[in-house]
Amino acid sequence: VAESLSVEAAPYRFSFDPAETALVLIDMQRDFLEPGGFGESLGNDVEQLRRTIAPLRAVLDACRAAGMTVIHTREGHLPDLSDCPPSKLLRGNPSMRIGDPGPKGRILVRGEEGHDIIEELYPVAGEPVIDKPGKGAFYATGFGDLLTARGIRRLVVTGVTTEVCVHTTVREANDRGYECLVLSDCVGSYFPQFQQAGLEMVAAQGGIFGWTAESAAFLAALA
Ligand code: TIU
Repeated sequence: VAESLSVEAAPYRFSFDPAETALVLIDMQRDFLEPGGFGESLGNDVEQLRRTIAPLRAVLDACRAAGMTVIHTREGHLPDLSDCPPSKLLRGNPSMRIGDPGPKGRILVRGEEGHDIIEELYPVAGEPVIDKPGKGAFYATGFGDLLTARGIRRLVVTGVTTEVCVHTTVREANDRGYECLVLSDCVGSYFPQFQQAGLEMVAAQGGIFGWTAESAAFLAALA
């Protein structure tokens, strides 16, 4: 039996074997974190998300040093938008739509500058990047097969936004039997009230979707 580490978490301690655990960075893309992208086109203030970058960088460094599996995701679409449902394209009557030209290239289109991951958290060689058309990391991607192939059973979940892509991914993972720890200062929402409620929803009811912890507690367990 592999050695287990333990994190001070809500609703109770989270135990994990680093060899069977992946750090997942969800959609830390310019289109969500920098001006002129998809997030801002939906009417959001991107500054709300930027406080996640520094703590997430420390977690990323620690997980890399520990030899853990690190997986990045990006939300986006093919240049011909054939993988973008019309409902998503038209929702909310946005000022700029997916595929429209923005200051960092076509909004949320794969291969464009705005679609890529921010420099501070850029993947290094060997770290898989999952391109996903939806909010959840499992839908229409190879994420599930990748986790199976690597023998991953637990996910340490980070990224943006808390109540959208982080929650959708945690819920998808939960139904597939994965144990999820969400790092509260490494996930961000454009809405403070959704940040708080989103975190509480994970750990309520005895951990209905998983656990939450501060990154400092996770780092202490890994040290
Ligand atoms: N709009 C919003 O809060 N989020 C998204 O559209 N995608 C992700 O959360 N990545």
